[in-house]
Amino acid sequence: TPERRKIRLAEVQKHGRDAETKWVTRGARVYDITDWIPGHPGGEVILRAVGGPVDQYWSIFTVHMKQEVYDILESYYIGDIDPGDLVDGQVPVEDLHDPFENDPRRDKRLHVHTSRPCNAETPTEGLGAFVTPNDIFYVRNHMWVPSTSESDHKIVVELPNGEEKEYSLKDLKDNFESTTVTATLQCSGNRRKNMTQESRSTKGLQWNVGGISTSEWTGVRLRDVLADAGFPVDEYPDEVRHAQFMGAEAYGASIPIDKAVDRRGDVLLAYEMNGKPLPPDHGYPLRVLVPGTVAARSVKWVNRIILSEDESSSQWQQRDYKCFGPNVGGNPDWGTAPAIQEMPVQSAITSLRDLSPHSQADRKYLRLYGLEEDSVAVEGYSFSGGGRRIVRVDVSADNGRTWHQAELLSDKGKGAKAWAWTRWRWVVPRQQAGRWFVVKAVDEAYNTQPSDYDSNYNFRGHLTSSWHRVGYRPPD
Ligand code: MTE
Ligand code: MO
Repeated sequence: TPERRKIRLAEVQKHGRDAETKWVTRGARVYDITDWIPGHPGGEVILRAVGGPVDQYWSIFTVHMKQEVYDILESYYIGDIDPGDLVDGQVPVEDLHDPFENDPRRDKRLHVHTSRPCNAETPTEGLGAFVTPNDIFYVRNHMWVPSTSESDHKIVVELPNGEEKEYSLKDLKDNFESTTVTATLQCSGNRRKNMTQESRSTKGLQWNVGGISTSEWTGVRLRDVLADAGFPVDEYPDEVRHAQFMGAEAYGASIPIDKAVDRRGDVLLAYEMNGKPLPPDHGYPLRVLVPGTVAARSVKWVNRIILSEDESSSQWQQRDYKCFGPNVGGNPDWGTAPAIQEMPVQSAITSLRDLSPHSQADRKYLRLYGLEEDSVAVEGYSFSGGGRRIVRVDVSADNGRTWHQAELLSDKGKGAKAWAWTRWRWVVPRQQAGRWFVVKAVDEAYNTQPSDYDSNYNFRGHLTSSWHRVGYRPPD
């Protein structure tokens, strides 16, 4: 066998993202993956690893940990790391790049599902407010928080004819009118845990009712920026069908062009949340905000917009965020289902509280509802996709045998449509309280929620919107 080529780590480092040929190492082996990059299914994210080891990335993106991927990599093998550069046969720790080095510290009140990447729910206290405080707004990161700055950040608009126009954040702030919109973002996996518990196992983060939050977003209208870039926003050719968005860390997604340029669609390039610069986890310094649409399309750290005949080619557009029938599992024919955009009507109970006339504070509260006896206060949110208003919330204290209408709180949001959730409240004498409280909402199109979970089951647990049920035990 021919002598294997010995390669110094310093030489590997020269083959990073700006080099003509791009190398990675895995274990003690070196690969020239230049020719693999254009066809890499995960897209350009792999550029983050070039010039060093892929090992720590592949342990995040576990789809790589299988023989067929190792085999592809092997076909690009060019040599071994010089043993003099290894410690115990491994690349020394100080030469490993921590993908999460830029991630911020997070509020302890968030309910963390995973920390690297960060996925964390809004706690109950945040779900009770109309506008969620920034530091307890739920976080859904597929990867790390990229290193960005307001002064360097640029966004490129690529028109259908390939022409490009670039804007700095200052360009956006100086040259366009700013707008504020109150909008709820909801992950399509919100309440997935309820589906798992009431039907059967689902694949994905097991969010309870806190994969949803509301903010006042300030930014410029995407419509205005596209018009400025030279796109005829009122009379565009039929072939232009999608606006694709790319995030600085390699996430990507798209929305239909009609939504992107709709005068009443309120799609923003947002730079503020509740009057403060976007926090790092929520897209600092710039994100797309697509009100009324599944949050997966509100791309954070956005740096490129592409107007195209096609949807985004990302896995989050082509595969992950899609729903199939209850019978479909494992590895479906992804192309047969549309990407989730607008979401169905949703509601959840976020708090159940006993009220007693013996407590002074409770007594005042009970009086507002004409009650003088031990009671239960039930609160929660309701929300629908596409800016459809919530018109009614039905609540039951006996597992859905009898129903009442909850009081809808009249919070006023900004924007052309009902982009924000509607909070609701119900106070019921404890005498009427059975073992299960249930809620369901109705939107302005008279859409309502399915009663059971089996009929709505899908193996990824997306769009869980069956009646939310919470157990009740009276105090002794
Ligand atoms: N944008 C980027 N660049 N990277 C991401 O991982 N996650 C998406 C969306 N935009 C994501 C992204 C998903 S699935 C959701 S639910 C929302 O961001 C979450 O937004 P938040 O973290 O501000 O709550
Ligand atoms: Mo999401």
